[in-house]
Parts: sequence; C-alpha cells; structure tokens
Amino acid sequence: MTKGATRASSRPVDQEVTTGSGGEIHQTAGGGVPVMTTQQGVPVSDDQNSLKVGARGPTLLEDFHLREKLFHFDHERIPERVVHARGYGAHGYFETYECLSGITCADLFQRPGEKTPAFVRFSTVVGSKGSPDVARDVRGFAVKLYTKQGNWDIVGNNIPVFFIQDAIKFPDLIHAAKPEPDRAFPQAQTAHDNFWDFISLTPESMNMVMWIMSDRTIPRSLRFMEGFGVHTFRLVDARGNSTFVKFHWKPKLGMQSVVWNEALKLNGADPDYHRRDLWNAIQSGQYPEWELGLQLFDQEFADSFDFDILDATKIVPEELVPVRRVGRLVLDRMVDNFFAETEQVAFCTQNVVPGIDFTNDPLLQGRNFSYLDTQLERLGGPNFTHIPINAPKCPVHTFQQDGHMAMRSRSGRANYEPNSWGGEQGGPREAPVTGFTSFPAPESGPRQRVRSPSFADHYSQARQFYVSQVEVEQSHIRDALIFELSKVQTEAIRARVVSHLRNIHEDLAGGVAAGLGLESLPPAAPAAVEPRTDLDPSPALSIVGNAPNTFAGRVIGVLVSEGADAALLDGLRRAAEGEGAEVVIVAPRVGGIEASDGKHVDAQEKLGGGPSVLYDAVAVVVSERGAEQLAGNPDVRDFISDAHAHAKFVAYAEAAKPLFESAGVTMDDGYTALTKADDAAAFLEACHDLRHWARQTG
Ligand code: HDD
Repeated sequence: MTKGATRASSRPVDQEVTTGSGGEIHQTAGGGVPVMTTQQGVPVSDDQNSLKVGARGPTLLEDFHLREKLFHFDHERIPERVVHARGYGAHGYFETYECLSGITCADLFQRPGEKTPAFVRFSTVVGSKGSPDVARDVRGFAVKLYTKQGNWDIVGNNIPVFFIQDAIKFPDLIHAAKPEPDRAFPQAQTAHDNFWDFISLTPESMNMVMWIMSDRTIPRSLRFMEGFGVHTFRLVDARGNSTFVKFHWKPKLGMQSVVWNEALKLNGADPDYHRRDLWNAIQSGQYPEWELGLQLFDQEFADSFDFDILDATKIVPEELVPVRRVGRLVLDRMVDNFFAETEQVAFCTQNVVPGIDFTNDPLLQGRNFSYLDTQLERLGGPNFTHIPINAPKCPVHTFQQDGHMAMRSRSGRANYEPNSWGGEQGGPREAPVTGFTSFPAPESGPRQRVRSPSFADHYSQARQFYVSQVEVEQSHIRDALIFELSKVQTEAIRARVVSHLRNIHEDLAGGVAAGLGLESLPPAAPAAVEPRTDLDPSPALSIVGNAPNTFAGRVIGVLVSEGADAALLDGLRRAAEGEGAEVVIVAPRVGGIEASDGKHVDAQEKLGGGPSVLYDAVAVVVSERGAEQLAGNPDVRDFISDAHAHAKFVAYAEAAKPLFESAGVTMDDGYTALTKADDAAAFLEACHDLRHWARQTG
C-alpha cells in the first residue's frame, strides 16, 4: 500500500506522522516511542485499516490484529459492583503514632513512625458507575492496609451505623434502594416508593435514616468526611487478651457538607465533583489526611451499655468512650490506571491480620461471606489476589493452586501437606504461635432464627442523633425528609414514615407532616421498646458544631470582568494562599481578561461553566464597565443568588453592587466589601466558619 509522506512539524521529533491513502493519520514509532504490538507482542504495521481484498473489497477473517482488537474491546467491561459501583481510589500510607502492643499484637501497630502502604476507595452506594458524585447517599470508605502480616481491610462508611441488623436483610435493602425493577429509575436516589416502603416497614433503620437525611450524605469533598468501621471488632494482644474496638477515621481538615439545593445543581455542573476534587488535591500536593481513632472498651462496659455492642444500628457515643488517635492515613498518589486498580480492587471484611478479630455482630458475620463471594462474580475467578492491587506486599506461600489466570504458582514438588519432602521442596509450614488465631470466645446456645431482644430499641439513638444537631442541621434533616417523601407517590408510605418520626421527635414529625401537607398526624408507630428521651446529646455528632475553623483546602470562585481591579485580585490570591486555599478565576471568556493594570489574568472557568456551586466561597471583582456588560446575564444572576442561598461568604468590589441588586439578594454580615487589597484578609477570616448559617436560620 502506498502512503503519502507528509511530516507534521508540530509533533514531537521522535514521532513520525504520515497520512495514509484514505487520508487517515498514521503515527509511527521514532526514537524513544514504543512500537505498538498485538497482545502476543507482534509489531503492528497499520492500526487504521483492516485487511481487505483490494481497497474496497471484503475484510479477511485472517486479520488476527482486527479480530484480537475487537475481541478484547468486546470484553472490556466487568460487572459493576452490586453496591458501591461508583468509586474513586488513591494510594497512600498509614503511619503509626505509638506502640499498641498492650492491646494488640497487630504488626502495623508495634513500631511508632512505621509506615504501612494503603489503598483507599471511596464510593457512593446506590448509583451505577456513571452516576453523579453528589447524590444523597452514604459514602463508602474502604481502606486496604498492606501490612507485613497480610492485608487488613477496613470496609467502612462515612456513617457509623447501618440500616439493618442482620445480613440476611441486605439483599432486600439494596433491592429497595436501587432503581425500581419495572421502570429502571430513579438512578442514584432513595427518593422513591420502594425505598421508603421498605424503610417504613423496617424500624431498625430509623437511626440510620436520621444520618442519611442529615448533611452527612452530601459531603463537600471526600477529604472532608469521617469514616467508620461501623461494627465492634476485637483487638487481641500477644497473650490472647481481647479489647473491643470501634474504628474511626477523622479528617484533618474537618468535616464539611454542601446544602441540598447546591447538591442538585452540582450534579449537573460537575458530575465528577468529588473525584475531581480528590484528583486536584493529590496532584497539587495537598495530600488528604485522616487520623485513625480507636474507641476501646471491655466486656464490663459492653454489659453496662444501654445498647448491644453487636448491633450495627447503634453507636457508642464519643462522650462515653473517647476516641484515641493512634495513627494517620495520608493519600499521596493517584492510581496509574483506574480500571487496573480502583475497579479491580477487592475489599473483604474477612481480611484481618493477627491481632484483629471479629465479633458476633450478625451483619459482620454475613459480610464476611458476601465480599469474598462477590469477587468471583466481578473478577472472574479465585485468583483475584494475584492482581497487583489486591496482592499482599508480604511473602505469600500457600498450597492453593491453579484456577483462572493463576499468576503466582509454586515451584517444587509438594502441593499438599503434611508432606515429608524437606526444605524448599516441602513448601510452607504452619506458625502455631505467630499465625492468626481466633479469639477463643466461649459460645453456646440453641440454634434458632431470632433477633436478640437487646437489639429491639430502634428509636432512642435516632432521637439522640437528632437532638445532637444544631438548629440549621435539624432543619436540613426535616427538609430532606420532606423532599424524599414528596417523591413518594403512595400516601400511606409517607404517613408510615411520619408515624416512626413521632417516636423520634415530635417537632420533627410535625414539621415533616406539615411540609408534606398531611391532614393529620398519624399515630406513633408501635415500638417494641419504649423510646427513651433521656439520652444525653452527643455534640460530636454535629458537623456544623465541630467546624474546623480553617479554610484550608477550600476554593474561592472569583467572578471577574475586563478591567477588574488588579490589586484586589492580588489581595485575594495572597490571602487565600496564606490560608492554604485556592482561587479559581471565572471570566466571561475562558481566555481570561485584562485587569486594571493592563496585565492579562488567566481564567480557569468560563462564566456559566463555573457556577458558584463549585466553590466554597465567592468574590465578584468587576469594573464598572464590566458590571454594565454583565448586567442581566442569567449566569451572573445564578452565580450570585446561588452563593447567597447556599449561605456562602461573599466578597465584592464596589463596582459589583448593581449585580447583587439585580440578583435580588440582600447583603448581610456574610458579605465583605473589598476596597483595598488588605480587605481580603478579613474575608478569609470570615470564611473560617465555612458557611454563613445565620442566613438560613434568620
Ligand atoms: Fe458492603 C461493597 C461498606 C454492609 C455486601 N460495602 C461495599 C463497599 C463498602 C461497603 C465501602 C465498597 C468496597 C469497595 O470500594 O470496593 N457494607 C459496607 C458497610 C456495611 C456494609 C459499612 C455495614 C456496616 N455489605 C454489607 C452487607 C453485605 C454487603 C450486610 C452483605 C451481606 N458490600 C457488599 C458486597 C460488596 C459491598 C455485595 C459489593 C462489591 C464488593 O462488596 O466488593 O459484597
């Protein structure tokens, strides 16, 4: 075949670019560029044209390159996770603060300062792989720690309780939450009949309902949320003593959420909002960090506690058992390839190491089966631990062998034990002392399908969560319930939910009923155990009440026009930098603007493509001429009115005032006038509160 030989001068020198007879572009290997091959390593001469008889003739079956390429493409997809399908992962490490040999022999906790490689995958639960990031949903927080004694997975969520108490209910819960099977919608939402039907018939979910209706399920960033191991586990020391433990991940930059109206708009403006945020943070060297906290308690505490420590619908309040911070998790490296790592990573709750053990929590017991089982479906065989992201980073010696895609096969004669072959030939041997030993908890009792009466109080902690929220958070819970239930078409289901709310808090039940327009309050749902009203609030449960008093890691969106005051822009930049925050310039054109000093200012977003929902706080720095040009622009109006409605702090140059007037907002204490460069410092100071909540509570 003859090829034209046009050399494109704009290409790197080590690539040759030629045009084929049909005008197609061929990029051929030059110095330093690898030669394209088939999967068998055969060099490819032409990746643009299939093998034909003549230029316009039929394609030949003989074309092994075409067949292999299409075959491979046809098999690119693997089943998405049945839950937690949409996720995003990053590498990092866990650093131990102190030696914990007094409570656990887990190797990673023995030496202060030691770093253990880690991989974390964050996820939403209900949505498919392509669903938007800021759906109202629980976030998965799954951590794989590659310890020297094997992989330890803490497969947790950003909420410390769960919907159900027994794993046998999990398929029902997920069926009810996912799109309804006849119509296949709604996607990534619990605002539909099936979900609330199931929930309202499952009172054990009521504590979790308070959490999912709170702002916890619309986090501002994966970096600004807590993580929890949820279940009670055991730590076991070298002498075999056991301590109960609950695992917490505490974000160094504090917690922060968005508001619901903002979330709805964010999902349109940037469906990848959370993954982009994590990517940007890690790529720019702002490594997200969490501290591992342990709540440690003994059998005596467990016996005296108001609730059953095996019940995953309950927390142990931090005020009762303080969280001891024993190390930090730092994420400092994105994956090389999303599919190979984030998609193929396989977390299993059964992955524990010597020094960590399970309890009889019936949810955990079922999970220990389900996660291993699901990997067969997703990854296609028993050798998924041979995939690099799942492979331990310590020696692995086993007589388990063969199966699909075996990558790690033993050499030597013995593939069984006991055997009498010595040395290398004989293969690995057991380690009775240092090997994993289950804690010998005594067990007895009749075999029966029952739920322990100690699991029967479904409302008291739900109330405790509600009363631990500050006023604005309580109003968000009420509004979220009204929103979700307004999407439920069956009135009986709406009323049934309200009947449960009456066992939680009458104000909440009344507010929701009024918001839904229920004519009368339904009677309270029958409760297996009288709900308690005497549990002390737990201030640790509030996000707003525990605001981090920093704007670090956050972003200011600055709307500019031609002729914007250069000194003010510079002041904002310096103040943000000093705080560890970022400035994003939003301009009428993405090419940027010429500021008042005649210098060019780059823009990262074009007006309309950078709505204020993307930013934690905003500033409007326009010239008088710019304000005139932007007057009446709907994108400007939305930028301002959304920032105002979402309780954001706003800074403005004097010339921008007419834009605020036409957006119909009333400037309040959350607004800072920028008259000189130094005013930006006061603005950043105000931003420490993250949101001007007074605007919502009045
Ligand atoms: Fe689960 C995935 C967290 C209960 C069965 N779960 C999955 C992931 C997280 C959680 C974070 C995603 C892991 C990843 O990124 O790959 N799940 C939880 C928490 C639960 C919980 C915190 C309650 C405390 N899960 C739960 C139960 C069952 C499952 C009770 C089944 C009996 N979960 C699964 C699963 C998944 C899963 C079907 C889907 C993909 C996977 O495991 O690897 O097996």
